[in-house]
Amino acid sequence: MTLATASAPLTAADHVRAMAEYGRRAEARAYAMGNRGPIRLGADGKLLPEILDSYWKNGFYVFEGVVGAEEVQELRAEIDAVLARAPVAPDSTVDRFGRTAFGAGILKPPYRWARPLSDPVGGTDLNNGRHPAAMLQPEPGKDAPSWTVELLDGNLHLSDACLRLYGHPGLLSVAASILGDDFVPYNEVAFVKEPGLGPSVAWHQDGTTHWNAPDWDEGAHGFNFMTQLYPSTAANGVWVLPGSHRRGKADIKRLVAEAGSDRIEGAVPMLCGAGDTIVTNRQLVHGSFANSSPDRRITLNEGFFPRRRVLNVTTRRLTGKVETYDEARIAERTRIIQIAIDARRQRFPQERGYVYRPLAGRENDNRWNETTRKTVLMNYNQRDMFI
Ligand SMILES: O=C(O)CCC(=O)C(=O)O
Repeated sequence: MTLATASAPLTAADHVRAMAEYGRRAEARAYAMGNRGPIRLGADGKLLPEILDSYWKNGFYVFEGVVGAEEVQELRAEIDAVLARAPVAPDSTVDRFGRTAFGAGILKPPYRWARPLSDPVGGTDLNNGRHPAAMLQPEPGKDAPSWTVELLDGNLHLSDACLRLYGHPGLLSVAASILGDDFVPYNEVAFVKEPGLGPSVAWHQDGTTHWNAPDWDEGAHGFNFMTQLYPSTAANGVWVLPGSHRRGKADIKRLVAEAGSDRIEGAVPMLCGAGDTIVTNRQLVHGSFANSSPDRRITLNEGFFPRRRVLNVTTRRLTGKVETYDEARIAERTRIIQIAIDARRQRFPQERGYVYRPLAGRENDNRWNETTRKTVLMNYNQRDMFI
């Protein structure tokens, strides 16, 4: 199928067709992997070994039914409220109702923008060249806006519902099972893929620091939780190359060249419903396509690292800034986990709260209230870490 030529650009309808064909071939393989089901813990409070084995073999696992319907509604409503208050364009100070846009006092811009259905980074040197091959960029519809919000940065100070999700005892138990009880946070962002607008995130591997370490292993760069507020489909979801997290740095340019398109062979979509959470190894080759489908996706990412891969590590961030993560930096950033656990306790008092070992006994220093909102949570993402 010839998709586009210089004189005939790719239409969204062509893109839908190409994605449907690619998705059909991969969906059955994705379901056959058997790496999905509820969070199941043993008597030791850790994930059952067969679930862990499946995660380490494939590089991802779909936890079903993590977030109940009421909590999903709260999350959707708060994310919608943040999106409704976005500036009308990247350089504007007012939202679409003419009000001052959201973000007063927030140091890192909460909104990241892209052109509808574009590929902002693929095949460029941006992000240290982490996305070496460009994705297909179908033409948006005639009534499409000039810009679409593709990402929210710093979920936990943008939304109390996201903060409460961060304290989820099941998810934190999964984090401890994979990384050890002293796991440390990385960042929290929301990927926004509006129907007919959402841009692609070109194929990449997230890790940047430990690829050549003598003790490199399949878990060296941690993982992301991806909680879905709407179903994640072959057309709007993130695709991965299963097992690639165990094989070191991938030659993505070659994979794309071999496929003869951006639809690399052997990849599968991470399919799931609203309220499910996917755990995804950051070393997996993964990416998502322009969302030419009619279905919205909003994914809440929460990333975690093994402590020994961060403590006293000096590294270069995607922005080029060089940083060292000492004990004090890690201690300050991990407080947010404890505050989130307390925020969740206040909203769901009947739930058995998670005990985060590094801060056990320090609960009273890390309560969730209007004071800690201002003194600890506001601009907490200035201390995000990145490896
Ligand atoms: O959600 C997406 O579309 C992309 C996610 C991703 O690339 C990431 O979390 O690293």
